[in-house]
This record gives sequence, C-alpha cells and structure tokens, in this order.
Amino acid sequence: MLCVNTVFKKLASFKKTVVLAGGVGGARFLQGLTRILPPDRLDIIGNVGDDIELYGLHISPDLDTVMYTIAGLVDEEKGWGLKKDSFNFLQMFKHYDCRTWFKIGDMDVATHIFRTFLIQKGLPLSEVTKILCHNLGVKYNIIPVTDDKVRTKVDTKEGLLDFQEYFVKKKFEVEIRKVIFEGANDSIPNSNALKVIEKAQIIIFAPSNPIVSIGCILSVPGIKEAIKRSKAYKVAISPIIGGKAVRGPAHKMMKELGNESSSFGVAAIYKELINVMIIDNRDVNLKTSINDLGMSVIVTNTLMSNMDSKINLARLALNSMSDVQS
Ligand code: FO1
Repeated sequence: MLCVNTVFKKLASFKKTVVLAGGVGGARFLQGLTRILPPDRLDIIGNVGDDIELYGLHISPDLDTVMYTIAGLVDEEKGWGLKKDSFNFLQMFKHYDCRTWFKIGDMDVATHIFRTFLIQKGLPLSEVTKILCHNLGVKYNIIPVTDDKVRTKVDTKEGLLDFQEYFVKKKFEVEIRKVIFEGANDSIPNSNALKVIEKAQIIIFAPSNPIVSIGCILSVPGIKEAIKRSKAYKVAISPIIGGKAVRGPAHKMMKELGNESSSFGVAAIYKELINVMIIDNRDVNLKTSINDLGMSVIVTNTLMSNMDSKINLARLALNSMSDVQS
C-alpha cells in the first residue's frame, strides 16, 4: 500500500502547470496530461475568440471541447461535440430558415442554454465555466482568458467573416488577408489567468492553432507580458507536421498571412515567449534553424493517435525542462 508521505512527495514533484489551449488539438493533448497531473497541479487557459452567438445562445466551442474531452464525453471521432448526440432540433430550425451549418447537437444544446441562462443572470463566463465543469465532474480549472467579449474575425476577399463562418461554413477554403481579435484591445484578462501564470513552474503552449487559438489568448492585454515575466519554463508543441496542420487550417492561415507554414514558422511566432519547442520526427531537418531562434528543440512523435501517444507527449512536455537542461 502507498503511504501518505509517498503520495505527498509524488504530488510535490509535479510542477505547477499552466496550459494555453484552443480546441481539438489542445483538448487531445490535455487528455494525456490529465492522466498524469492531478487537478491542483494543472490550470488551463482557454480561447474565447471562437465563441459565437446563435439563436440567442452563447456558444463557447473551444471551452466546451476541452471540458467535454476531459469529462470523457466528447465525440472522439469529430473531436468536438458530445458522443452519441443527434441533430434533430436543427431539422426543425430549417423550417424557420435559421442557420443550420453550425451543427449543434440535441444534447450539446443543453450546455449552451444553461450557459446563456447563467450569463443572463449576470454571472461572468469564468464562473459559468466553473459551474458547467463542476456539474460534468471536471475538477480541472478551465479559465476563459477573459470574461469580456473577444471575437476572432477573418478578413477575406469575401469580406470580414466570423471565425466559425470561415471555419465551418466556408471550410477555410477562402483566402485570408488578416486576422482580427475584435474587442481584444479593450478586454481585461481574467485575474485568475494572470495569477496562475505568475505561479506556474511550467507553461505549455498546446498543439493548437498558433494564429487563432493561442493567438487570441495572447491578444488579451497583459497575458503576453505575464508569460514573459513569469519565471516558469515555457514549452510549445507544434501543431504542424511536415508543413501541414494535423487538423484544421493552421498551415493555410500561416502561409496566407506570410508566415512559413512549418514548425519553424510556429517557433518564430512564439519567439521570445518560449524556451523549448517540441517538433515531430518528420521535421528534424528544422531543428538547427529553430535553435537559431534562441530556443531548445525536442524532436519526437507529436501525432496523438491514441491514448499512449497523448500521455507520452504530455510526459515529454512536462519533463522537457530536465531533458533539455541535462
Ligand atoms: N466544427 C465543425 O467543423 N462543424 C460544426 O458544425 C461544428 C459545430 C460545433 C458545435 C459546438 C461546438 O462546441 C463545436 C463545434 N465545432 C464544429 C467545432 C468548432 O467549430 C471548432 O473545432 C473550433 O472552434 C476550432 O477550434
């Protein structure tokens, strides 16, 4: 039997960890990390730029993706939404000529109704997220980067699009010219987010889209500065393998915005914010050029195809501090 002292020693050996996370990539990484770290050692700062208001409902896709994934409720195949959900209410909406390209499930809609109900009662998004998590048995602290309204917009040849319009409706086929985080300049960072960044021993940039997901988090005034000020060890995992995003438009967006669409391009975006970049084996040829940006590089398998690979990547990120220093 494990004695209490051993348990305490083991817990103390875990670093106070903060993860900046977007949607599916971030959630999959967190699936591994939450198998290693107990809730009091891990805080998650989430993206709110993908949020959308539909039929009067406040929908927070990235916060929900992380929450459902940690709760074990996510539709693993899609990476978002609830497993075994159905889409019947959307069929009825078609009669009213409502927008139905954003596929909200019959069970998922309960989360959006309850979130909207609590927000209308006057609770900030961070408190609402805590309540949702508590009710779904998620003990990890998911902190929306801000309680204020920040919305990611994409400037395209077809005009300014809401992020979900670009991502889901247009299937990110339209070329982009600029990304705007509307409302970010006037937003106030969540005080809890600043607190956990300050106290962190390790800050992990999850393998999420660096332009829109992590980019939105970093666009909130004070967050980037807090990360720079923090004495934590900072490590990022590239969501790009062999020049292509594992899923989603990260590589396409980077290219269209004039960044190199590779792990080097991701490292260049995070330059001056991180100490270590974790890249895939297939990108080993980029190691020296990333080193030249002033950071260490770890080369490994970053494709999270099953639980073992998620846990291995999470463990490597946590151990990167000692791995790089030794
Ligand atoms: N992604 C899609 O590709 N199509 C959808 O219809 C869709 C609906 C949706 C509903 C609720 C939710 O929480 C997420 C949903 N997502 C959908 C995922 C979401 O658009 C993206 O994964 C993120 O915003 C990008 O990080």
